Amino acid sequence: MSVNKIQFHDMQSSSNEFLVDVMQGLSQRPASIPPKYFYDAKGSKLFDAITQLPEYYLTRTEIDILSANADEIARHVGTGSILVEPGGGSCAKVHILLDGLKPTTYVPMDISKDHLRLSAQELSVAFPWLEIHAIYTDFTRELRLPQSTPQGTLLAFFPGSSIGNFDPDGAVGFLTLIEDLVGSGGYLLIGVDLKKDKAILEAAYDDAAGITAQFNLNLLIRINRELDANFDITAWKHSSLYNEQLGRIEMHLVSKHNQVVTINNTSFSFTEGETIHTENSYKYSTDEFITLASRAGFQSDALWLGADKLFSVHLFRVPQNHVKVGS
Ligand code: AVJ
Repeated sequence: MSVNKIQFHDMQSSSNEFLVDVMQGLSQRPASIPPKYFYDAKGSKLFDAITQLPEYYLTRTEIDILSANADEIARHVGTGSILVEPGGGSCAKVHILLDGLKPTTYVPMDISKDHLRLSAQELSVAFPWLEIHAIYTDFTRELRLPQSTPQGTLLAFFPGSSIGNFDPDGAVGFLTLIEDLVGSGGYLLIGVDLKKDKAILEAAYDDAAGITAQFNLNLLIRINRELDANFDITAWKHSSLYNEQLGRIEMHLVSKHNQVVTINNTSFSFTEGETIHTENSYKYSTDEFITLASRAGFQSDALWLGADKLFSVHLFRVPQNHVKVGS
C-alpha cells in the first residue's frame, strides 16, 4: 500500500494564538489582522475560487510557467532531492514538478491538518514511488525538518507569490529561515508576482463576481464563530487598492458607520471609514527580488517569466562555499 510511504508529524504550537493575534491587532490603530487567518474551511474554498477568476492571473500564469519549464528546473536541481513546501497544504502545484524532478521525498508543511492529510494521501496514490513526510506546523513561526528526513539536496518550493504577504524586511527574514533550512548547495524555487499596470493589479483583488470581497469578509464571520464576537458583517465593506509607493496591494475592511464590536468581552470602537488592514501583497520587479533574496544569502540560478510578464518564477541557490556571518 502506498499509504505506508506517508508520515505525519505534528509540530503545532499554541491553541489561542488566533484570539491573541486578533485582540492585539484590533487594539492598534490602524487596526489589522494577519492574513494567515483567512484560511478556515470556507476561506480555503473561497481562495480556490479566486484562483479560477478571470481577473486573478497569478495562479494560472504560474502553473503555465512551471509546466513549460519543469524539465529545465529538473536539469538545474537534479533528481533525488528532498522537496520541501512550506504552506503546501493542497499539494497542487507540486504535481507539475514531480515527474521530471523525481525527488525521493516530499515534505509539505501546513497548519490546515485535514486539508494536508487528504492531499498527502491523494498525492501518494498518484506518485506511489514518492516518500511523503507531512508536517502540521505554522511555517511562519517554525521551519524545521523531522529527524527522519533522508539525505539529499534540499529544494524549497514556495509558489503562489505567498512571499508577498511579508513586508520586504520580513521576506528577507523568512528567506533567511529557508536558506538555513536548505543549507549550502540547496535551492529555492519561488513564485513572485511582478509589478505591473495598476488597473490589472486592482482588478485581480477586486473581482467583478465579488469573490475576493467574500474572502475578505469571511475573516469577520470566522472571528464571530471562533472567538465569541459580534461583528455585523453588513456594516463592513471590502476594499483593495494598489499602493504604488510601497509596491503592494492592500486589502482592508472598511467600517460603513460608527460602531462598537465585542470580542471575548472586550469592546472595540470603529468610526465611519476606519479600516481593518487584512492583507498586503507585495509586487517585485525581477531585479528587486533578486536583490532581496541576495540579502538572505541566495544567488540567482534561473528565472522564468509568464506570458505578458505577468508573473515570475525564480530559482535560487545557496552557494556551496557560503559561510554565514557570525557562525
Ligand atoms: C495567497 C497571498 C498569494 O496575495 O494574491 C488573493 C492571497 N488575497 N486574493 C495573494 C489573496 C486576495 C494571495 N496569496
